[in-house]
Amino acid sequence: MITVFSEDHRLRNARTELHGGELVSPFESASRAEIVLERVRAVALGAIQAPSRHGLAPVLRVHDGQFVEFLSTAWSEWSATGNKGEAIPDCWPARRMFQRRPISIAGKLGYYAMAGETSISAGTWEAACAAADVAISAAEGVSQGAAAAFALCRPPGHHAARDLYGGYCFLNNAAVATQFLRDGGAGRVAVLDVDFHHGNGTQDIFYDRPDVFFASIHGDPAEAFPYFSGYAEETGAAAGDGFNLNLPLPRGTGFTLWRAALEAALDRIRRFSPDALVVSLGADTFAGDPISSFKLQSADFSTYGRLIGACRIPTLFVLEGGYAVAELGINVVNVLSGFEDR
Ligand code: OKP
Ligand code: ZN
Repeated sequence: MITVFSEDHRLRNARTELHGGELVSPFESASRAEIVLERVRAVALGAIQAPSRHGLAPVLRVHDGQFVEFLSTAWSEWSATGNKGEAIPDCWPARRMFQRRPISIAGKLGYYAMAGETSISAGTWEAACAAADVAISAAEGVSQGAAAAFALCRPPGHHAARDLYGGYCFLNNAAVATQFLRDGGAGRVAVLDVDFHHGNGTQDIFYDRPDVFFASIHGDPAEAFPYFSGYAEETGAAAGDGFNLNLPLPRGTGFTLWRAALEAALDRIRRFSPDALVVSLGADTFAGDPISSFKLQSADFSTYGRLIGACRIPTLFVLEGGYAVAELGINVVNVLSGFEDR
């Protein structure tokens, strides 16, 4: 399968992440994309292509206009205000507070953030746009009849909602690509999110729609980020009721239990009979991941790639998380090779 990759991911090079009460070097680092690309080359998965530029129109099909405007100007507004560090929110519209968009940059950060660990830095917006273009360009391949394509996106996207950023995500690459596939003629698209963390942003974007089925396997929100989204009772709203499937699993989950959840998700996806499948591919389910608590081994990634491939649905893989950098290339590409082996 082809891989779409942009060097511009390097423009996302924040120095700080709020972690354990300290500002540390971000887990979501540029080395992640490089090691995945290196492995794509090593196994000769297929051609590696640069994305084409699509501008903001496909982004604005799933994101709020004022939110996009905020992201595009956040760093210049923050740095022009004389702040010494990177842009981090410190005040949120919590319960019983008034949900009105403030004018000042410090206020807007809290208004648009779903979490506080993710700093906005110089180049963040440009990298986020490049990642969206990577996802769209790979989706074009699937639209044009490819059996599969791999969008090697960085920064990731699945925590970014219609008007929220955070959890290392700014624009929801998988959701932008999903809508692009719909607009290109796919009547129904399924999204399968196998990242350790619940894809709250993707769920949010498609929650009231019956044309996009969203399924996610993730750490139980009672004990795992993003804490306030991902419960099994979140099944969709209005016309979208019944088109959202959350499969939360306990900390320490190994491949036997995880695989059973995957088979349940794939059953539902097959019954939905989609024209295309978008896989939010996070490899932070790996036993060695530093911020997650599932126990998958590298060989398990091949096994589950094969199970996804056996569905015989045109499939777009979009890279999300995975922070055990040394093994990230092997784990991610094992899924893709497993898919092709089907
Ligand atoms: C993004 B993706 C470590 C926990 C930070 C944010 C996790 C974001 C994961 N301090 N919480 O889903 O892999
Ligand atoms: Zn994750």
